[in-house]
Amino acid sequence: MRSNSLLKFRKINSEKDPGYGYLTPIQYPDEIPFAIKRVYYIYGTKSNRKRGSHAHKKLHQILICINGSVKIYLESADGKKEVVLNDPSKGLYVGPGNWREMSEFSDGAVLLVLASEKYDESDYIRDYDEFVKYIKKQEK
Ligand code: T46
Repeated sequence: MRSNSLLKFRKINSEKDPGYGYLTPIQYPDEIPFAIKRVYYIYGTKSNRKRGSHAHKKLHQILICINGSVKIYLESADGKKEVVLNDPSKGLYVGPGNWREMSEFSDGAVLLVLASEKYDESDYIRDYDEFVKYIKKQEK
């Protein structure tokens, strides 16, 4: 699985009662490529603010916008990509070596993140120049 791909999860509903709504299960290893050790969510971010601006060395994550919308910018050795997350049945898989920026949070946006590891500040690359050097070194 590419480390910046959009995953489409199942939406389970009731055929008899369309108003019953949906349930989306996310189970390892059926729907995602790693076992979840941590869950966190980001909310209350104003639309003019940017979050992220870092990469990870080992961490695998799935980003799901469970309410509203948010724009995700990714940059890696594979190139640059922008994805708008606005559907709780879709998740963006972001593996190690991806610089990420989150912006254009809509009112009420809630970004849920499923992570493969516990929080570890030493896994972050927070300096962009260091990130560029890091991915060049990984390519060799
Ligand atoms: C990522 C994007 C999508 C913790 O104490 N525990 C945690 O599990 C996390 C994720 C953060 N923190 C602390 C560290 C900082 O003092 O919460 C504060 C805000 O974290 P940060 O500025 O890193 O938040 P974002 O929104 O820039 O980035 C977060 C994740 O940190 C990052 O791994 O990929 O969301």
